[in-house]
Amino acid sequence: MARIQHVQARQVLDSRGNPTVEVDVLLQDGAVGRATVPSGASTGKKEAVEMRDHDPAEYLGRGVTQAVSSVEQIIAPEVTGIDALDQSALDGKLIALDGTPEKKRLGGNAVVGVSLAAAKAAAASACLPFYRYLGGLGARELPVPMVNILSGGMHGGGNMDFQDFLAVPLRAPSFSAAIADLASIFTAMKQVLQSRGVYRAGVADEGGYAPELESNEAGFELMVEAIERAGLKAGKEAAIAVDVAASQFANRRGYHLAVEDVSLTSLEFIERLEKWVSRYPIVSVEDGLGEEDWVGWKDLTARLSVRCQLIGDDIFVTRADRLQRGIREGVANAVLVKTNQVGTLTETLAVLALARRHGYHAVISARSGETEDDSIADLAVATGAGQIKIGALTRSERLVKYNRLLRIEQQLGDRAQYRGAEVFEGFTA
Ligand code: 2PG
Ligand code: MG
Repeated sequence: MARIQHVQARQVLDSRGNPTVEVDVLLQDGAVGRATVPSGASTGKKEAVEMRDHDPAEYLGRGVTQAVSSVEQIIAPEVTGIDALDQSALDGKLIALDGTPEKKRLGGNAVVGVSLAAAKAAAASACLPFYRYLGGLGARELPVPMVNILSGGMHGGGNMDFQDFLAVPLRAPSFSAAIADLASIFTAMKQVLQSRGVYRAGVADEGGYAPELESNEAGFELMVEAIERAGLKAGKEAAIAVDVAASQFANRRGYHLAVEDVSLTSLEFIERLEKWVSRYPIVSVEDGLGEEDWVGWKDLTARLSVRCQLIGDDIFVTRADRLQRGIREGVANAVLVKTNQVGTLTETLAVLALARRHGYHAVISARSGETEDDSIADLAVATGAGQIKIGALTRSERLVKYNRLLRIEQQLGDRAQYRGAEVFEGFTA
């Protein structure tokens, strides 16, 4: 038994300088767990609600003191005495206490903080690394990282419509070798941008470069160039992933690409995506269409799912009911997994299990607003999800997670597994 003795919360800052919730859970045996909650910018409509104070006098309305008091005044008295080793009982209590699918009453940011801090306290109580506590002895697979190189959309200040152009390592036999290749690509991209005269100092929310480009397609061209400048064969040794984040430029009639000032129907946009997948070494497309375009998504999946990974982020928001609908209707072949989109660790694990049962790939993901919390690294290893998306290889809120994975790899030694390009086996693109 590792009963919860005390739960404390506070307002701290995230990587955008916005307030966020941090929770400490103390157990009766003296073990402590801490979680610092991340925050999205391109959020899905059905995500767990991020409770903000909306008091313009404090942090321009972005304070989270109400969520902090949710933790301390409402949740803490109810969870004190619960065995932190029984995560599903604890999360069940949080879900019942809130009573809404979007965690509107307590705030998703309050709920997820308690859920994760308690899990980490339980791991500390069991004297186990977090990945081992969550995943047991079988937890030994390092995820393939897809790393942000170019940023746009909500993370890049309107420089281009698409949100992320990411590099995917294919030739690397291990996680650490993958990081080495990706770091070379990231550095090479700076040189590519400089040689074209579009480099500008500073990085976007997730650490990627945010150049002004004449078209979205130019992002793919630059990616190929950077991969090759890094000495890798594009398509064979490293490939491209893209998070289109299409919900951000979807409207009732279709999709408006501001950079090119062109409006497309869903079908026309699908045809563009198809063309790009044929023309460039793209192994993964996330949110190729908007979160409400279920009909378009079905068509996109029918046309492209044998060729590449199609990840649902905004459309599924890490919710089992939405992923279930996707499975039923033939939408996507992969799910992005962010614990704060749904609110609890137990619900996150349920989504991962559902994906696995139905042959959907899973990518554990950070948020654009992050913290020094590194628990998603452990979550990825614990669940053997196979892939992770954390952002670029810059900014310490990203590096803390990459570096945690490097340490886990070393700790696992010979037992560490890494699937590399095998993750994408079967796709023909
Ligand atoms: C996404 C995430 C992370 P945000 O869209 O996949 O890149 O962005 O956290 O802003 O939702
Ligand atoms: Mg996304």
